Amino acid sequence: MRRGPALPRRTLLQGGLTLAGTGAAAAATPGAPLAIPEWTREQGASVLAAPYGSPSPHERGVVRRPRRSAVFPQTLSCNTPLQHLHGIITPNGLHFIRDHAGTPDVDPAQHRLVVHGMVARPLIFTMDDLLRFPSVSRLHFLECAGNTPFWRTGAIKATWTAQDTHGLLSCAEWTGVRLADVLAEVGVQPGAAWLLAEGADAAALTRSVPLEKALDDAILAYAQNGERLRPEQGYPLRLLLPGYEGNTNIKWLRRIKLGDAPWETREETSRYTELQPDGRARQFGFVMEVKSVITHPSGGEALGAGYCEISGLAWSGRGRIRRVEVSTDGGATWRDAALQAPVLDSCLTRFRLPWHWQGEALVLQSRATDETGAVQPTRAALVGKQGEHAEYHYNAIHAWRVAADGQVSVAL
Ligand SMILES: Nc1nc2c(c(=O)[nH]1)N[C@H]1C(S)=C(S)[C@@H](COP(=O)(O)O)O[C@H]1N2
Ligand SMILES: [Mo]
Repeated sequence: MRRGPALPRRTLLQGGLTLAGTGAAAAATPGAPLAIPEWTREQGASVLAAPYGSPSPHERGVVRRPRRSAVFPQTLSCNTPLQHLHGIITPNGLHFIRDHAGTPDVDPAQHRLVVHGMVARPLIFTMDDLLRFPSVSRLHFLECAGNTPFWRTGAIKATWTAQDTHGLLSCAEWTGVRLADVLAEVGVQPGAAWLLAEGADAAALTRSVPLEKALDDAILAYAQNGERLRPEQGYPLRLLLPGYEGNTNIKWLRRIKLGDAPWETREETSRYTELQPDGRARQFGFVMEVKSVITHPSGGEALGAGYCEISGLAWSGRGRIRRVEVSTDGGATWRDAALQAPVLDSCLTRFRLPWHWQGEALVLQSRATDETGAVQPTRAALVGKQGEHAEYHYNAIHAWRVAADGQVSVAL
């Protein structure tokens, strides 16, 4: 694994960092005992008041940001506040949400999964049935194919934060049953090559998935970061297809049908296809390609001169991240960032690079390479190849502009 240069410790607290903040603790002078704040003088609150905990009220600004459709108010997207998160895990209350018909309230006791079509024994499973299967837990990112709407420059706002530009992206430890184990139970008929997965929401969202993927690493997930799925993530059961575009990860999963060809559903004909420069549409471009974004510093932040750790996230649906390079001069030169372990297949990888900002205007960029050798393209190369009518799978190198006054904004 590559490591960045060692941290110059002596200069760490000079210039940019402030030793004491404002408030009760600020009264102390170095060497003298700290003042005793009010929260040390009294018993704290009882945990019984809130048997299910929530973040400190001081963190109330760290929330998802909704984007509603004017036409269908329930068709909601909520972006993860990537700029406020640490490490690689997205807390469940901050996982991005993309619902085509709102979040249904599914009763797990009544919910059923039917597996039928080209199988030896069609079966209906209850949640209890599925919980009796051997379980697996894996860390994987989930990204909406429509994340980072940068194909056409017109709609892009310089004031966007990382939440706006890349927030249809989250990462969790998913626990569930291997789809391969469930398919072994029903018995796959010879000639079956695809499956149809259908959700129990009002959109009844349906996608065709190659059987090869289903047998490889697909999970029927019922838990997320240690607890049962959140309703917004598909409670009580969702399909989890590591590295595949978000849309194929069917939530509130109620039906799997095996067949010998894809079904050509709405979501794979009118939507989620890639319009090519020659006017033809490419279907079934499932895999999310190598991508990265610097989350600190990022859009909307104001930098102070001095030490600043550049930190961000890199991911690829084709495997592990092998390398992340960072440029602080608009792409003229690049330095390797350190990759924080664990570095996992189809999972977010945290990268870091120690840096000193001297107060000059500049452009920050990150460029990821995955284990297949695929390198994140420049915007010019990507748009040049895909044309300006593309809608999904934007994975170009992202740039943040740092102004001389420290304000960070989107650079194009
Ligand atoms: N049943 C159903 N599954 C669904 C959706 C939906 O609206 N209904 N949205 C899809 C889309 S477009 C994405 S990007 C992911 C989002 O998953 P999340 O809301 O858990 O982040 O779920 C997919 N699965
Ligand atoms: Mo999506």
